[in-house]
Amino acid sequence: MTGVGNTEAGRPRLSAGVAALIGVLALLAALAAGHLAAGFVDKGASPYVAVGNAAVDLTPGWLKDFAIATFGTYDKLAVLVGMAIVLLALGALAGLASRRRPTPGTVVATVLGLVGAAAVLSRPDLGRLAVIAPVVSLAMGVVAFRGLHALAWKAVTADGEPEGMSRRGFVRASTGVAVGAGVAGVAGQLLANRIDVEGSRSAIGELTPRVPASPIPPGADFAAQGTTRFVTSNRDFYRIDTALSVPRVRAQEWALRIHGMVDRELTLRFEDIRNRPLVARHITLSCVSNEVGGDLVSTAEFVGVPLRDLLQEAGVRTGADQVFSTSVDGFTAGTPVADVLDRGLLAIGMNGEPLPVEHGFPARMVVPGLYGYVSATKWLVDLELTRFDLKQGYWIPRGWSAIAPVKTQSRIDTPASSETVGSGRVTVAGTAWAMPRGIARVEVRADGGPWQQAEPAAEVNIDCWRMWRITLDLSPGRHTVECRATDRVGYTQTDQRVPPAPDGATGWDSVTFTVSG
Ligand SMILES: Nc1nc2c(c(=O)[nH]1)N[C@H]1C(S)=C(S)[C@@H](COP(=O)(O)O)O[C@H]1N2
Ligand SMILES: [Mo]
Repeated sequence: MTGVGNTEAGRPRLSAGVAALIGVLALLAALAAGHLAAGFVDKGASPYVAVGNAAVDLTPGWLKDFAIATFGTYDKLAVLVGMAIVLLALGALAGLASRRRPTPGTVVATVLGLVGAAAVLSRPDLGRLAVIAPVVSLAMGVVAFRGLHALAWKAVTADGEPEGMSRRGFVRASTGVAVGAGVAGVAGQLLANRIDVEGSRSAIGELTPRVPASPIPPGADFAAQGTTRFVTSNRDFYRIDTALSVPRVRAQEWALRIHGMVDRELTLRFEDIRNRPLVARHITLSCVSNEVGGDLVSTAEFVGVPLRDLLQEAGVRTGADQVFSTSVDGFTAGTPVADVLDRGLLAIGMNGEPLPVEHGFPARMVVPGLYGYVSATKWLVDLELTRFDLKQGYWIPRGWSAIAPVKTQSRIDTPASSETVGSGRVTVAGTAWAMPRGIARVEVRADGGPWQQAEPAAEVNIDCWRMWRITLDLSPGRHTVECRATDRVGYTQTDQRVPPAPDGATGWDSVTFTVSG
C-alpha cells in the first residue's frame, strides 16, 4: 500500500486518503455498533434512525411540503440518503482534520455520539434504556478512530517495526473494521425486524363485516377512458407519514387505551375490536400536502368499528371537543369530537385484508372529510378525550391548521400534460372529491371558453371521490383544459391558487396537450 504516510519538512502526517478513510471507517463502525445495540433494545434507538426521525420532527411545514413535492413518497429515502451523504462527508473531514493528531477526530466522534444520544432521548416513543445504543455508538466511534489512527501513525513513523509490517497491520485492521461494521449493521437490521408482524397479520384471517359496504355500481369510474380506478389497490394507495422505519406492532401485543375526559377509561385488545360488529365503508382519504392535480388521494374499502360506539361506551364528558390520537411511534393528531362521533372509523381492514403494515397495522383511524394529518392516525394506540385549547397534534406547532376539512377539489387524469392525442374529438376525464359533502357536478372548459358540464360517474357515496368525463371537439394544435367541481352544498371550487400550507391547496387543475392534425 502506498501513501499511508508522508513526511513534510520532517513532520510526519498521514496522507489525506488514509486520514479520510479512517474517519469514514470509524463513522461506519459507530453507526453499525449503534444499530446493532438498538436491535436489542428498540430499533428506533439506532442513532442513524433516531437522528433521522429527529430531523423529520424538526422539519418545518413548508420544508416537509417541499420534500413531498420533490420526492413524493420517496421523501423518507431522501432523508436517509441525505443523512448518509452528510455523515460520510463529516467522517472524511474529521479524518482529514486529524492528519497529525487524533484529537479532532475524537472530538467529532464524541459530538456525533452525543447528538445521537440527544436524538434518542428526545423521542417520545423510546424508553430511557434506549440511550444505550448511542452510547455504544459513541464508544465504538472513538475506539475505532483512535485505534486506526494509532496503527496508521505507526506506519508513518515506522516506530520500532519494519514499515511494511505496520502497513499490513493498518490494512488488516481497516478491513476488519469495514467487515465488522457491515456484519453489525446487517445483524442489527435482522434483530430489529425479528418482530414477526407479517406473521401476526396473516394469522388474522378473514374480517367479515356485519354491515357490508354498499356495492360499487358499474360505471363508478371511467378507467377505460383513463381515470384512476374507483378503489385504489393497497399497493397503489398513497402513503404519507413521519416514520423513517415502519412501526412493527403485532396484533397480539396491541391495545388501544381510551381515556381523558370520559366517564370510564377503556382498554381494548385487538380481539375485542375484531369480535365487535364490524362495518365496511368506502372512504376517500386525502393528504393536506396534495397539490392541485396531485395524487396524494386514494380510496379504499375500510373495515372496522364506528368510533362512536367506543366513545359512547367510554362516555364523553361535556366540554371535550378534541379526540387526541397517538401512534405507537409518537405521532399525534387532534380531531373534532363531533366529526369522530358522526363518521369516525377505527379501521383494522383495508380492501379485504388486515391493514397493510405501512397503512397502520393493526389499527388506525379514518374520518372521511378531514385531511389525514388531523384524523387518520396509523399504528393507533391511544385516544384521549380533551380540548383543542389544551393539546396540539403533531403538525399544528409546525404551522398547519388545527381544523382541516378537505377542500372541494377536482383533477384531470386524461389527457396527460404535454400528451399528443389523435383525432379532433378528445375525451377529458378525471375525478373530483368533497368528502363528506359529495360532488354535485364537474365542469370543464377549453382554452378559457365556456364551461361545459361533464358526465358524472355513478355516485358511490358522499365520503368518496366521483369520476367524470366529457368529450370535446378540438381543432388541431395546442389546447389547455381546466376543470372545477361543485359540491352538494353548492360550493364551486375557486380559481384562486393557494399552496397546501396551512390547510390545503385550492385552484383549478389544468392540462395543456396537443391535438394532432
Ligand atoms: N402514525 C402516523 N399516522 C399518520 C401519519 C403519520 O405521520 N404517522 N400521517 C398522517 C397523514 S399526514 C396522512 S395524509 C395519512 C396517510 O395515510 P396513508 O399513508 O395510509 O395514506 O396518515 C396520517 N396518519
Ligand atoms: Mo398528510
